[in-house]
Amino acid sequence: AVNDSEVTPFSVPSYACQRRSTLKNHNAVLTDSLSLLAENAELSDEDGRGVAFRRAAAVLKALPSAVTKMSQLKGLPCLGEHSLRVIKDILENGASSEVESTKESERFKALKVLTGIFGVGSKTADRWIREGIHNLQQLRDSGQTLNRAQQAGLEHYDDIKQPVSLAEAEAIRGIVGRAVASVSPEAQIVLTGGFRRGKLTGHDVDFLITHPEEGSEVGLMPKLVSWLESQGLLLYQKTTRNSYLEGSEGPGRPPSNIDRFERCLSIFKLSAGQTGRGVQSEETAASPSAAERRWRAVRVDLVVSPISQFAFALLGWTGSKLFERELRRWAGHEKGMSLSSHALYDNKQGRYIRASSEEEIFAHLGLEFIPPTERNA
Ligand code: DGT
Ligand code: MG
Repeated sequence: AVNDSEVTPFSVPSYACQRRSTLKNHNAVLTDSLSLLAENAELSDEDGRGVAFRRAAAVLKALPSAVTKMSQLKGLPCLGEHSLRVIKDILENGASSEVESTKESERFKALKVLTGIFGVGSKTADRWIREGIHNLQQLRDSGQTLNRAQQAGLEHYDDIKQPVSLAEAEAIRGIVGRAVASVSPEAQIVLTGGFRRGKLTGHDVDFLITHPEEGSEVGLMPKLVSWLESQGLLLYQKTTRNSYLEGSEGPGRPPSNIDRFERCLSIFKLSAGQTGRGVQSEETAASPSAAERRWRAVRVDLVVSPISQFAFALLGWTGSKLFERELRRWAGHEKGMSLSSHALYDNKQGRYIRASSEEEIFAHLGLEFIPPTERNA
């Protein structure tokens, strides 16, 4: 047996954007537990606690082997008292009592089910729970007024909770690619989100679209959506101006061409024939079987960016969510800069910094380039 003094402590830089996080995880039991507590905090509107658990999980994901002793964690960043207690419980007892009781709690289960409905956030779910609604049947029976997104979400619940496969993502890429080519032949499309990071499944499929000529992307989204609708490919769509991260842009930020940056949240109708391997939805009492329907609903996000912002949009929409958050924290705290999926702003110099590739953005931030497949923090 190895005694404590022979255990080499791990060493990890403190920001997730300074680390290479592949999909290989030697500490899945620990990180699943911390992620569940993070999820519970986020669903309870305790974002600070959520981020703390996410950061702790990300540090463990970055370790080169499994943690077996608490002494190995000495000196590691982002491991707070609470996370350490959870880890210790698991290492010593095989499970964390807090994680187990959270998992079994009626409130957590109800929050998971209700926020699993597309269009339902934690605030709405919380209100429903206080009104005694804990599951889909109770929601259907309650006569609650649902908006268009929530109606679609409830209708396609079983399909949407089913993970999207890489084959399905590629099939949708083919469809959206054809749609883009027919409305704007020069436009370019990239698969972003988890699939760009090398994941084999996802909860949705994310695309970023741009045009090599600045300004020619204007009006592209409505044309694209009309084309898709005319082909009967959309079960739901809502196009919005992107307002994510507003307020985190540089102070005194002039009104810019951000208004052109559009996002379409949609639910695709993917035919079985289009993936070549049939739909993977489970048969349920509420909806006809996949075999009878021969299609499934898939969540798809489309984003259009002007070419001048493309590198920032690509970096911002590739994720992971924690990696993005850590990049912005690094930019703000270590470099006095504000990073968004539109731009990089130098607060001291009071000016925007241009970049035409992700590599350039990392360089401006004084960070080693981390490729997409190593951004799985
Ligand atoms: P998934 O779909 O479960 O496999 O996971 P991801 O990593 O694809 O996550 P997703 O689809 O929620 O979002 C894709 C990336 O886009 C995410 O890593 C961070 C970024 N993102 C998500 N929502 C927004 C948003 O509203 N605005 C911006 N700028 N970025 C977002
Ligand atoms: Mg995604």
